[in-house]
Amino acid sequence: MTLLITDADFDGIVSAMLLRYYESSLSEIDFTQIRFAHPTDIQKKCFQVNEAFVIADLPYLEGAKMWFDHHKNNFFETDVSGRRSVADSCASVIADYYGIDDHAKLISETDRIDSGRFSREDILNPSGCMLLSLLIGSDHDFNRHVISLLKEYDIDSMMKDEQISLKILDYKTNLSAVCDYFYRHIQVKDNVIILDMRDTEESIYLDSAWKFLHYAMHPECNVSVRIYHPNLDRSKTKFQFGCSILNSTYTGNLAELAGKYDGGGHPRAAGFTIGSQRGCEIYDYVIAELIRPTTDGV
Ligand SMILES: [Mn+2]
Repeated sequence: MTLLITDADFDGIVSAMLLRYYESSLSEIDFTQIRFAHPTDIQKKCFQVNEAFVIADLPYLEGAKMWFDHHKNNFFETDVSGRRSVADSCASVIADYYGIDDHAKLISETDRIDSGRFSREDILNPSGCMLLSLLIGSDHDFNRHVISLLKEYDIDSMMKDEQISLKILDYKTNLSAVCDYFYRHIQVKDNVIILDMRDTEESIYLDSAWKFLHYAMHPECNVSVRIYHPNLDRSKTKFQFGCSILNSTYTGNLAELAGKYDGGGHPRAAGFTIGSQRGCEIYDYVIAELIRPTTDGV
């Protein structure tokens, strides 16, 4: 039995669709055989992998038979089949590998979304692939549903699909409440957006649908930190860093900062989890580390 592990984001979904339909060893799988992971799950080795696995848009796990990726940081010398090459999306690496020339529009939209080439308007008033990408996330059954529709439907007709329409309705209903919450919980210090959610239990504010919203609210800032309790007993605190997709002037290395506290990630997106008491102690230091000169000297 072949299994596919892919990133739980739009690029991961499009990659999964392409592999499901164009990689012969995956053509028979049903959609429950598609699993979703975040890069950090792979780094923490949360998955047991064997030669039945195909990995897309994620770091390699020892034993998998095929691997497709576009993140340079993940690459290493290996003869595992598949392809690793620097590109805007994993979907475009896969399309290249199989010589797929259908879906050109979908792949160029995936390139744009995965490399964060969008405007403030795209975030505040999303439509088409951009809107669809904001609905992809922790609801894995929904992700699988989207994969199954992507091959046949064009984006405009997909938006009329019942499950997708319901998600869009949900998204639009929640948007104003989330904006209101963000306005009350964001503090701006120089170039840094601090979104401190430690007083909040609902996880809705952490949903990937809102992952760019704070950048659109403060386009003058170039980096953000979201601070929250990842578990209900509040014993731990997570610091999640990201560079703004609307302002690319931040020059620091976020993975290095996270690494000081046993965290990880990429230079432009990283995080760590720490005991809550210790989290309070290091708070000022961490924020001060994010306040730094930008490329234009501001
Ligand atoms: Mn990707």
